[in-house]
Amino acid sequence: MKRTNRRDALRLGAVLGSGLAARGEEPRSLGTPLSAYGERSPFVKPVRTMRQTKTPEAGSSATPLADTYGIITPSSLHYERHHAGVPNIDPARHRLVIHGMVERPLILTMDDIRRLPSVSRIHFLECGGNSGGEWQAKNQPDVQRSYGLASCSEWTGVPLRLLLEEAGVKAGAKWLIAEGADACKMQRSVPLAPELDYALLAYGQNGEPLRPSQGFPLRLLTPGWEGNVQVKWLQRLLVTDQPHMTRDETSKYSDLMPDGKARIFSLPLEAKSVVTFPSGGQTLPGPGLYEVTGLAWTGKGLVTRVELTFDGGASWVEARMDEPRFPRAFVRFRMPWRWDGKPVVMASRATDETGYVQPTREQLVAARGMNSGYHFNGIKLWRVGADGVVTNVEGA
Ligand SMILES: Nc1nc2c(c(=O)[nH]1)N[C@H]1C(S)=C(S)[C@@H](COP(=O)(O)O)O[C@H]1N2
Ligand SMILES: [Mo]
Repeated sequence: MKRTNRRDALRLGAVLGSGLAARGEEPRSLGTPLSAYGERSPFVKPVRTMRQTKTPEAGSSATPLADTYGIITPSSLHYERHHAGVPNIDPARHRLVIHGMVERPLILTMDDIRRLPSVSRIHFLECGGNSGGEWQAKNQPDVQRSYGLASCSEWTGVPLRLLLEEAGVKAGAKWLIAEGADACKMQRSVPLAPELDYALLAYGQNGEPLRPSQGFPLRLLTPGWEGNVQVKWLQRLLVTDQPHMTRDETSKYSDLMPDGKARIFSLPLEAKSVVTFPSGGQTLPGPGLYEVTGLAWTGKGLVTRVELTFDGGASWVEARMDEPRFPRAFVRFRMPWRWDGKPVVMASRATDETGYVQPTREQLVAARGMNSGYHFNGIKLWRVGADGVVTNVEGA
């Protein structure tokens, strides 16, 4: 009885009926045998979209955010950003060197590192350039291409602090220079800030070793900071008293302000969110019940609230967030929504534990101008047309 009522309330009766009829036609022959390493169903198609460049080794690929559930990104769909391709590293030959302003320089093998006390934590990773096209309102057609340089995994590794204490950081040291073992030996200067208490030397991702794309066998993970500092294929940490002003922290990943000065080392990513359903490129088949859903995150701790607007930002209603929520991790939000078939402009807005509220694009542009392609966290509006087609709201 209760069940019937619920079915009536969701108006799914016709759908369930036809589904049961289809089930009866299933073949009863044996299925495929066991497999040593799993693969997804051939019916499941979402893949990473790749930004086409002349040198594919120096490109990026984006997570299909609208096609992932919950907060964990499958490792095979984690976004990729490589400046010189993915090196093929034999973990038995890999070394991590910690030197510079330390009492006891260290050379560690992967076996040494894996013997140390470790932790597993869920954290998002986002490129500082994610959704950078929104500054110019050069909107990509879908959420994957505009927001897909962000993913979330369970990472396992050794707290960075543990190894810095082991090496004995000398008084006056203020920076780490982290270096990768890829062809460009990517380097970033990392401030010895309190946030490094959360930092890991990560070797695990979603229950298995890091994928080569994510830095196998070892990467620096500085949760909440822009992706670029989270150096993959980590082979060296030089402890110094000043930053090295490397390519990726001066000409790249810095924000040129309207007065001609650049914001540099703006590492913590601020509260951000995006509706993934409905989102650009999708079509609602008709009026009726839907679940609006999406992802929110902040580099500054916990997301404490996500609100939704269905009238272009005039009014906001609170969405439900999945629990548990983790600091510096994706948060999944949801809200049942009955679409009446009229055009709607919708968006999400995240608030973090510091009280910071995700700004509008206009507020960001007023504060920082439009020279930068980095660190965009403005509210993202989608329009649902009367035909159900979901598109970008230009310039909004
Ligand atoms: N050694 C090295 N580390 C690197 C990069 C790189 O090209 N080489 N790319 C950086 C950038 S710009 C980002 S956004 C993240 C991407 O991490 P992912 O490919 O695991 O998503 O790694 C960072 N670490
Ligand atoms: Mo990046």
